Amino acid sequence: MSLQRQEDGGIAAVQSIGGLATAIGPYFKSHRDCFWVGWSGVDPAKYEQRDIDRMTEEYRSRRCEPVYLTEDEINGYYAGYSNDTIWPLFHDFAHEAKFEPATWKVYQAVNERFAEAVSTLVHPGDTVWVQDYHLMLLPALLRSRFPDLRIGWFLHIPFPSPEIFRQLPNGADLLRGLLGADLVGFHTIDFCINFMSVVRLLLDLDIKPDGRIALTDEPSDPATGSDRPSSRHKRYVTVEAFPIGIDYNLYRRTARSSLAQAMQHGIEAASGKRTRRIKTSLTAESQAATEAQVADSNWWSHHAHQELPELALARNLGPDADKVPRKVVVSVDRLDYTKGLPERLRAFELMLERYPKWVGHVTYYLLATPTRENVETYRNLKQTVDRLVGKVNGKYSLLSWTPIHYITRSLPIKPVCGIYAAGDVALVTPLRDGMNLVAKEYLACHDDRDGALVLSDMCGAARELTDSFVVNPYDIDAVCEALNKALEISPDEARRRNRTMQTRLKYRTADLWCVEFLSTLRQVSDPGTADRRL
Ligand code: GDG
Repeated sequence: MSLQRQEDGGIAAVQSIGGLATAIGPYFKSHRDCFWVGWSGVDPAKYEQRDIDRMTEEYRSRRCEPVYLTEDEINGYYAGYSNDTIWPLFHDFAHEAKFEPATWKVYQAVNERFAEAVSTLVHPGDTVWVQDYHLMLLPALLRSRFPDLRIGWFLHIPFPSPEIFRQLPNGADLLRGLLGADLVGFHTIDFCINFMSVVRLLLDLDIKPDGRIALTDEPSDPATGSDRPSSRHKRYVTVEAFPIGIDYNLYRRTARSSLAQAMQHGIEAASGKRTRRIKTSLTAESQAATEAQVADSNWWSHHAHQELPELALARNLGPDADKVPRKVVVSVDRLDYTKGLPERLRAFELMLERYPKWVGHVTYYLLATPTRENVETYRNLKQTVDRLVGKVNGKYSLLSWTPIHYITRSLPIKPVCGIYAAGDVALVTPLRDGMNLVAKEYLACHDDRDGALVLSDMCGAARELTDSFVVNPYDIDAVCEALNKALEISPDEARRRNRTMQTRLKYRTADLWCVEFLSTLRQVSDPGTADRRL
C-alpha cells in the first residue's frame, strides 16, 4: 500500500502490485502486533511539510512507518542498484546488470536510513523480518545497533550461482550485511545451496553439515589481540528454504465473485466460447466471398501464396472448423524482462502457424502490468512486447477475431481473478523467477474445475507444481508444443492434474509461510535451542 495525492488534493491509499504485497499483505492485516517499515512511495520535494506530516500520521495509523526518499535516492537506490544491478544479476541476466560505484553508495546510504527508521521502533529481543534484495545490508546494520534483536531476512527472487554472484563488485559486503541475520530464507533448496557456496567462496566461512554458518560477532579477540574467533561470541546463521504460498481461499472465493464472473463471461463471449462459432463470426459478405473463392480451385492455384487468413482457415479446416472448440489462454505478469513475454509471444505465434486449426479459435488475454517505468530496460521491453503483439495480431487477425487481447494497465484483484477463471490454459513462462505466484493463483481460481497450466522450469513454483506442463521457457518449440497439448487436454485429465497441486496449495498458504518463517526464526535465535542444535 502507498499513499498518493488525488486530483482533488486529498490523499488516498493505493494497493501495491507485486509478489511481496500479495504474500505478506494478508498476514500484516490480520496480525495487529507488527509494524511495517517501508519506502513511502512519495517524493518529499513535491509536498509541503504539513502534507508530509499528514501522510506520516496516516501511515502510522495503519501501522506503517514511512521512509521518505529523495528523487536522487530513488534513482540511485531503487531504480539504480536494486533494479539495475542486483535484480538482473540475480535473475541470470548478467548482461543487463550495471555496476556503478555511485549507485552502490546510495544503496548503502538508504540501507542506513532504514536502519535508523527501524531503530526508533524496536527494543532488545524484538523480531525484525527484513524483506528482499533492496535491504541486504540492513541485517548487519541492525545487529551492530541491537545485538539482541531476532533478525530474519527473506529473498523473494532467485539467489544466483557463485559464477554469477562473484561478478558483483560489492558482493562480499552484501553477504556480510546478510550475515547479521539469524535466519536467511529462500524459496528453494537450490537457492540455499547457491548462497552457502557463495559464502564459502567469498568469505571462507565454516558451514556446518546442517547448513548453519558459524560466525563470531567480534572480528578480533580483545584479550589476546589475535584474529581468532572467540567461542564466547559465536553466533550461527541458519539458511533454510521457505517456499511461499498464496491465500488460496481468497483467490478461490474472489474468482466466484460477481465482478470476476462478469469479467470471465465477458472474455468467454468476446472469444466466441459462449455463443458464436467460427463460420457465423464472418460477416455474410466475407463468408460468401470466401466460399466462392474456395470453390474456385483454379483461384487457389494462383493465389495460394497470398491467401487471406479467413480463406486459409476455411481451406484448411473446411466443415471441421465448427468442431474446433473455442479456447482462451491467459497470463498475468508485471511487464518485466524476467517474465519471458517476448519468448512466450513467439511461442504463441508458432503455435498458430504450426496448428492452423487454432486460428480463429484460441484467444490470448495478456495482462502485462507496467512496472519500474523509470528504468530504461523496462521501457525498451514494453516497445518489444508492443511490436510482437502488433505483429501477431496483424498477421493472424480475422474480421471478427483478434488473437491477442493486450492489457497494459493494472487491474483490481476481481477482474484479475476473472481473467484467471476464463483461461482454459495459463501460460506462465518466466525465464527466471524466485517462485511465481501467478501459477498458484491460477490454480486457486480453478478450484474443482479444469484448466491447464503451462509452467516454466526456471521458477521456484516448478519444484512444487510438478503436475503442470513444465517447459524450458527459452525453448520456443517446446512451449509451442506444451501449449498445444494443454489446449487439447481433456477436462477429466486437467482436473486430475490440478487436484494434486491444489491440495498442496490449499495447505501451504501465504499465512503458513509467514508463521513457519517466524517460528523458525524464534527457534534458531533462542540461545538455548541454538546450543541444543550444535
Ligand atoms: C516477487 C518474485 C515471487 C500482477 N498484475 C496485477 C496483479 N499482479 C499480481 C499477481 C501476483 C503478483 O502481482 C506477481 O507475483 P509474482 O510472484 O508473479 O512476481 P513478482 O512481482 O516478480 O514477485 C517472485 C514473489 O515475489 C513472492 O515471493 O513469487 O518470484 O519475483 O500476485 O496477481 N494484481 C492485481 N492487478 C494487476 O494488474 N490486482
